[in-house]
Amino acid sequence: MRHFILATAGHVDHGKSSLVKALTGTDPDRLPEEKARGITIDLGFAELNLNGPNGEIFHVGIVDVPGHEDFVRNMVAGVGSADVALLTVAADDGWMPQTEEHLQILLYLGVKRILVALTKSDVGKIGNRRDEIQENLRDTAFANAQIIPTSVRDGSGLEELKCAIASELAALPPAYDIEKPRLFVDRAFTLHGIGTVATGTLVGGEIQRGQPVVIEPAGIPARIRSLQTHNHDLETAQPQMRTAISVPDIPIARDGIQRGHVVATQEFEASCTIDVFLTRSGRLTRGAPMKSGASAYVHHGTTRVPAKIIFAETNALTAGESAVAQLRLSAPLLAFVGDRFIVRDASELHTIAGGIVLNLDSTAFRSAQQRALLASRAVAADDVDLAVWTEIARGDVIEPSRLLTRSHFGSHEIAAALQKLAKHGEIFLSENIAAKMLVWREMRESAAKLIDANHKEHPERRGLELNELRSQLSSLAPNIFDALIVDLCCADFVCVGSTIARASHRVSLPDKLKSAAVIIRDALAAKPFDPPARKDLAKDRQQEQALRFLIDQGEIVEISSEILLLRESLDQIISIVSDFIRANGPASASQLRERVGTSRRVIIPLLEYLDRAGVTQRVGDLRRLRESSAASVARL
Ligand SMILES: Nc1nc2c(ncn2[C@@H]2O[C@H](COP(=O)(O)OP(=O)(O)OP(=O)(O)O)[C@@H](O)[C@H]2O)c(=O)[nH]1
Ligand SMILES: [Mg+2]
Repeated sequence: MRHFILATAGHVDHGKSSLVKALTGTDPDRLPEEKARGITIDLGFAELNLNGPNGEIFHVGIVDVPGHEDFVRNMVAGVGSADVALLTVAADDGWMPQTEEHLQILLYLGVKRILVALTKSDVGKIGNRRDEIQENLRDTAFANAQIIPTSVRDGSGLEELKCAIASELAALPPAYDIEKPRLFVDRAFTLHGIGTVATGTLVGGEIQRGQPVVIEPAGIPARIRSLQTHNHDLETAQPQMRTAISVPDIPIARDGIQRGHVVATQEFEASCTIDVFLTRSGRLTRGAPMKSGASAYVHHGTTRVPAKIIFAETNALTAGESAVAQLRLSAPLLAFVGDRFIVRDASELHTIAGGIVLNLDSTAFRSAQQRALLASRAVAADDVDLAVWTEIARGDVIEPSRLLTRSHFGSHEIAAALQKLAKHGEIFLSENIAAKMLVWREMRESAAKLIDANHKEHPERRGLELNELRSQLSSLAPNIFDALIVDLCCADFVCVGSTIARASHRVSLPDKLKSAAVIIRDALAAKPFDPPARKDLAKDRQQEQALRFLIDQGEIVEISSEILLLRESLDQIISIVSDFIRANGPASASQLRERVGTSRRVIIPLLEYLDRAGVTQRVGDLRRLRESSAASVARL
C-alpha cells in the first residue's frame, strides 16, 4: 500500500468540500461555524482508498482547504505536503481570484501534479470553462493537467475523477524517506481520557509508537503514547500519512504543542535567519514591487512567521523576477534546505512571493561568491551532488556527519555524493573531515612549510613538536588538525613520538654543534661510571642542543634528569651488576656501588633506572635480577 496526500484548492463555494464528501462519504466541514455559514474555515480531513492501474492500493489522506480569501492562511497550512492537488473550478463561476491565488500557492510550494475538477457541471457551460481553465494553466507546470467535469448533484464524473487521481498517483515517485521525519502539526486538541492529541502530515521518514520525539521549535521532549491514521491504530506511521499522535502530558500551548509546531525524532536547530531563493510569480497583476527590507509573513509548513526580507543585489523584486534573499524571521523556524514556503504581504491580503530554502547558517549571504553558490542550488533543488558540492565549495572544512543534516537529503545519499567528489579529486575526505581540495592543499602546504623550516633550523632534532605545530596553526579546530596530521603521515611525513618530520629527514648535527658534542662525549668518557652532573655537561644553549641530539640519537641515556651516561658505559654497568648478583645473590646498593665503582649520587638513580628497565628488582634493601632480565637488557 502506498500513502499519499491530496489537498483541495480553489475559490470559495466552488464545491471542494462537497466533492470530498461525494468521493469519501466524509463531510470535511467539522466545525459548527462552518455548518452554520456553509463555508469551510479551517482544514478538514477524509480518507480515500483507490485501486491503482497495476493493482496497487493507494491510501489517500485528503486535506480539504477553505476557499474564502480570509482563510488563505489555513489553506497554505494544508497544502504544503500534498503530493497532488485537486483544483476546483465551478462551471457556473469560472476562474476566480482565489482559484488564481491557490494556483500560485501550489506552484510556489512545488506541488508536483494537479487535477482540475470542473465542478457543478450540472449548472454551467462545460466547453467554455474548459478553454478558460486551459488558458489559465498554459505556460505553467500544470499545463496538461486533466480537467474532469463533475457534479455531486447527479454523480457524474466522480468515477472518472477517482480513476484520474489514481493514475496521477501511480506516476509519482515514492515518498521521500530520508529518515528525518517531521510532522507538521495542523491540529492539537484534548480528548477525554487520552489527553493531548496532535495531527498533521508526516513527511521525510517514519515514526513509531512509543518513540521519544522533540516538539520544535521550542525543543520540548515528549513520547508518542499512541499513533493513528484516520482513526486506525498504528505501530508505525509512514511518510505522506495523515498522522495523529497522542502526547498526553504536553499542554496545548506555545510552549507545548499547537498548530505550526513540528514533531521530529531528533533535536534540530531552528533558525531565525534563512537564505532563500525568492520568486515572484509573473502572473501577479497587482501590487508594488517588493522592496528590500519589507515586512511580510512567511508561511512554512503549518506555521506563519513575520519576517523582514532582504535582497543583496537588488532594491526590489517585481512580478516575474527571482533573487537570492534573506529572511530575517521574528521567531525561529525549523526549516530544511529544500523546503518551500510562501510569502504574504503585511496586511495578509495577498500572496506576493514563494521560495525555496537554500541555506540555514546565515554566513553565506554576504559575499557575492557565496550567493552565487547558493543561487546555483535553486536551479536543481533535488540534486544532492550539487547541494553537497556547493556546501563544500564555500570553503569551510566540514564534518561529513554534520553536512546538510537539515536538508531534504538522507545521510546515505550525502555520503555517496561525498565519495563521488573525493573520487574525482574535488574534495579531501576522511572519516571526520570533508574539505575542498584547494583549501586542504593550502593547509597541507602551510603545515609542510613549518615542518621544513624546523628541519632547516634544527637539523639535530627528530622533527617539529606536534604541540608547536598546533600552536602555529592555531586557527585550525582540533579535529581538523588531527586529520591534517593523519593525512600528512599518509604520504611524505612521519610521526615519531611527539614530533612530525619529513620521511626523508635525517637528523644530523650542524657544524656549529659538533665541537660541543665532542666536549660532552669526552667529559662522559673521562669518568664513564661517575659522570659529571647534567648542568656541568650543558653549560650553554649550544651544548644543550648537542646534548639533546645525542640523547635523541641514543648515544647518551638519560638515567634521571641529572644523571647521564654514554650508552656503552650503561651496557658495561648492566653486565657488571648482572654478573655480581648472579655470583653472589641479591646485593645492596652499597655493594653494587663499590662493585661498579661509582658514587652514592649516581648509584641510587642508576638502580632505580635498572628497576624501571626490568633488569633488577628491588626486594627490601636488596636488588635481585629479574627473571626475564636477559630480554629486558636486549630491549634497553
Ligand atoms: N448544483 C451543484 N451545486 C453544488 C455542487 N457541488 C457543490 N455544490 C454547492 O455549492 C455550495 C458550496 O459547496 P462547498 O462544497 O461547500 O464549496 P467549497 O469549495 O467547499 O467552499 P469553501 O470551502 O467555503 O471554499 C454548496 O451549496 C453545495 O451544495 C454541484 O456539483 N452541483
Ligand atoms: Mg469547503
